[in-house]
Amino acid sequence: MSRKRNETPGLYAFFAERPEEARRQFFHAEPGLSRRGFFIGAGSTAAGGLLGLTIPYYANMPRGLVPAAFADADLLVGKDGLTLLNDRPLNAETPAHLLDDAITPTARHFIRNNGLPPEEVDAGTWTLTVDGLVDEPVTMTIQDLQQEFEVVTMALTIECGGNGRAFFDPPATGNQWTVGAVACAEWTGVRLADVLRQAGPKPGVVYTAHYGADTHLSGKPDKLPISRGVPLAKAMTDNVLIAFAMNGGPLHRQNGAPLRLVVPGWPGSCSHKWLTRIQLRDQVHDGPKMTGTSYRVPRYPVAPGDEVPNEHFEIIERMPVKSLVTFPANNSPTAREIEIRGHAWSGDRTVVGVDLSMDFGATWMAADLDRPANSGAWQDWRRRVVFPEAGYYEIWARATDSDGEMQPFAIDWNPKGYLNNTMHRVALRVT
Ligand SMILES: Nc1nc2c(c(=O)[nH]1)N[C@H]1C(S)=C(S)[C@@H](COP(=O)(O)O)O[C@H]1N2
Ligand SMILES: [Mo]
Repeated sequence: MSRKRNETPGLYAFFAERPEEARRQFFHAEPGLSRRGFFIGAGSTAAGGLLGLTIPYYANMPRGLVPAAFADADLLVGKDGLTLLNDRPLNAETPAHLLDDAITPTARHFIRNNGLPPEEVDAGTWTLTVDGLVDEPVTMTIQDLQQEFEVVTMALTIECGGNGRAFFDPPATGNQWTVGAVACAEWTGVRLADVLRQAGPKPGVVYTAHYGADTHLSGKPDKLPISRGVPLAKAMTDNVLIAFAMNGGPLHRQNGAPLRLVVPGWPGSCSHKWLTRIQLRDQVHDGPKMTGTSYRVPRYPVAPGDEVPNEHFEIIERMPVKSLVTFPANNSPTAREIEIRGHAWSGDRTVVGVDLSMDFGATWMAADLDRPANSGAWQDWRRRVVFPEAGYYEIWARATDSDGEMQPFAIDWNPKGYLNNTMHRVALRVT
């Protein structure tokens, strides 16, 4: 893996790539030697106690093992049970069985950062600017938003475009999300459409551009970690929110506090966090992560290694039909008769059926499926099943949406490992 010289690697990457150097810095560091950003930050609390200590069983430590004393320092405060995929930028997914609730608790909402969140935020003085091709450019506080526009609360699904990347073969580079880069929290905010309507899009506006207060990993102030946008028509959909509350409380610091966009059903990258500015444009946005292979896929199936010209990529819009088994947990021992349950969703559409198989896809049983709480929410489903005898089983879940699109068993590979909506498989040991 190549990395630009000015980018500090994360703790995990550092231990994996240069284990001896990592240990030297963490355990035998002379003062003044450890100038790594994360060493000062993540290490400051834990490192104090360990610096200068020897490790009696040093010889047994697997190469690349991140000492537990450092691994979670400060990173996942206020989160519960998430799996850390990377610490710089911070990326953490939720194990499927912790997504069992209809509304994902704040502590279990996954985190996908491209850069570094703002250090300190003040909801009282935070402002959002709407400008570009509008009649009335405006800058508003969160209180202004609350006073001037209707405040709504909706359950909205956010799924990262790279959710499921870990299952591509050959592997696609990027965070190796398995199934847990998805959540459906209850968001409170104002409709983006109402705010844009008041600003007055000028004729010819086709796209939005989103800006936030997070900073680039390089530390360069003029470099943005990410700036994406959506077509104006999508921005005007009434389930797209500028949200200032999450599950009735403040947004979690890592989920965009104090203000973020929530664009349900489209790649999570459209849901800009730490939102400070929305600009309207007369052309498709070209900010960081809008171009090249970022959140774009070839228009046709390609084989791993194929050269695909840039102009044959297209921007990912809606996320495809998908489902998740949230009970029982993968690999758990279970009784002969149990209830299987989970969620299903399909960007901009409704799920009309979820089928389960316990016999490796030979036969399917329809689950009982709820309507979405509102448009943009995932749908709960459940089904009682009786296993014929004790042994190893897999539950496969397959959703079908209102356009007749059904989850596949396998999908075409693509260069960045996006849009993997293959069936979720859960292993069960029936006793
Ligand atoms: N400002 C900003 N917004 C952002 C990102 C980011 O790195 N910076 N990541 C995006 C991506 S790729 C995803 S999938 C979602 C994830 O939202 P979450 O971290 O609240 O789960 O936030 C999006 N919004
Ligand atoms: Mo994402």
